[in-house]
Amino acid sequence: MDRGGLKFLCVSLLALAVPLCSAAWAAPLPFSDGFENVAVGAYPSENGWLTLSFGKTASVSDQDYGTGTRSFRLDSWPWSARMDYVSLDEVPEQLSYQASVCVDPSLGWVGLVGFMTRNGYQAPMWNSFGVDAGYGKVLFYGEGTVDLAPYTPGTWCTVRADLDFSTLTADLWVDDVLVAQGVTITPSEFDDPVMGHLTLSQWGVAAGSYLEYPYINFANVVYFDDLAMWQPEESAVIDPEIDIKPGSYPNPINLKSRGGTPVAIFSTDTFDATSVDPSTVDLAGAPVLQRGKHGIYAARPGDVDGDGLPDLLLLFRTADFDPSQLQGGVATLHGATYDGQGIEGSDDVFLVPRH
Ligand SMILES: [Ca+2]
Ligand SMILES: [Ca+2]
Ligand SMILES: [Ca+2]
Repeated sequence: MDRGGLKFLCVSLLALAVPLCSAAWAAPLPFSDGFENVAVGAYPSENGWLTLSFGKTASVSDQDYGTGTRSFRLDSWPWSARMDYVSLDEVPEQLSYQASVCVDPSLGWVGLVGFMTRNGYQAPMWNSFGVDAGYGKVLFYGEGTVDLAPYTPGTWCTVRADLDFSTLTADLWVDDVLVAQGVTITPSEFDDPVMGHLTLSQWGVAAGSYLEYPYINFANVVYFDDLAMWQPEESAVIDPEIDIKPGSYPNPINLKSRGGTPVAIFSTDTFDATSVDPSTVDLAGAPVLQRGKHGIYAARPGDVDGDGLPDLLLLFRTADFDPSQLQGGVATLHGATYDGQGIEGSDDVFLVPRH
C-alpha cells in the first residue's frame, strides 16, 4: 500500500503514541458532529469524540466556522499531530462521509479527515482526504494517492466520499463537484505485514504535522465543521402496493374527465404510507392535486383496506395524466417519504373511451 504521502503523520504519531482504550461509545449512523451544542472552549466528548494523539489542544471554537456558529479547532505540535475520532461498531459495505475543512493560512499545513484502525495507534488515516495548504491541493489517500483539486489556505473546503467496500471503490466530491469516480480504496479489514489484522473502525479528523523538508513546521491549526457519516439507502426505492380508484377494479381512466382520480398507498408492518410526502408524488406524470390559495395537497390518511394501519389517500386531476404513460395499461406512482426514501408503485388502468 502506498502510504508515502502520509509518512509525516506516521512519524509524528509514533512520537507521542498512546495506547487506545476501547471506546464504550460508538457512533450510530447517520452521524453528525453536534458541535453547535457544545460550549466554546469545551471538548465535544458528550458527542462521542475521543482523543487519539494529544497535539496541543482541540476544542469547539466560534472564531471561524463552516455553518452555524461553532466549529472544531485542532492545534498540533510539530512532533505530534492532533487527532480526534469517533468509533464505529462496524463499517457497513456502503458508507458516505463529508466534512468541511479550513486550514489556517498563517500556521496551518494540512487537515485530514477519514478512517483510522482500531489497533493502529501509529497508523495514519485511511480512505481519507488531505486538505493540504503546503501543497495547495486536496488529496485523497485510498490504495494510492489521488490529486483532486486545488486548495487555497484559509478557505473552507467541503469534501465527501461515497465509499463502497463491496467493490473497493469510492466516488469523491470537493465543494459539491464530483471530482473522481471509481477510486480504489483500502478494505475495511486487512492484514498488515507488521501490525497484523487491522480494521477501519474509527473515523475522525487530524491536524497533521510535517517533519520532512521543505515542510518542517512548528504549529498547525485546522478547523473542521459539518462532519457527517451516513449509509446510502439500502435499496433505491421501496415498492408499496397502491390501488387506483380504491376498492374497485378495473380502473378506467377518461382523460377528458374533469374529475379526479383517487389513489391509495397502503401501509404494511414495515412501511408507513403516511410518511410519504405528497409534494414529491406523481402518478403517470400528474402531481397530487393542490387546493385553495395555499395549495394544500389533496392527501389524507385513512385505513382504506381495513387492516388497522392508516394508509394514504391521494387525489389527482384526471386530465393531468400524461397519456403516453398510460398506454401500456399500467400507471406508475413515484415519490419519496419525508426522510427521503424513494417509493414506486403501479396499478392496472385502461383508457376510456377506447380508441
Ligand atoms: Ca458548525
Ligand atoms: Ca382499483
Ligand atoms: Ca390499511
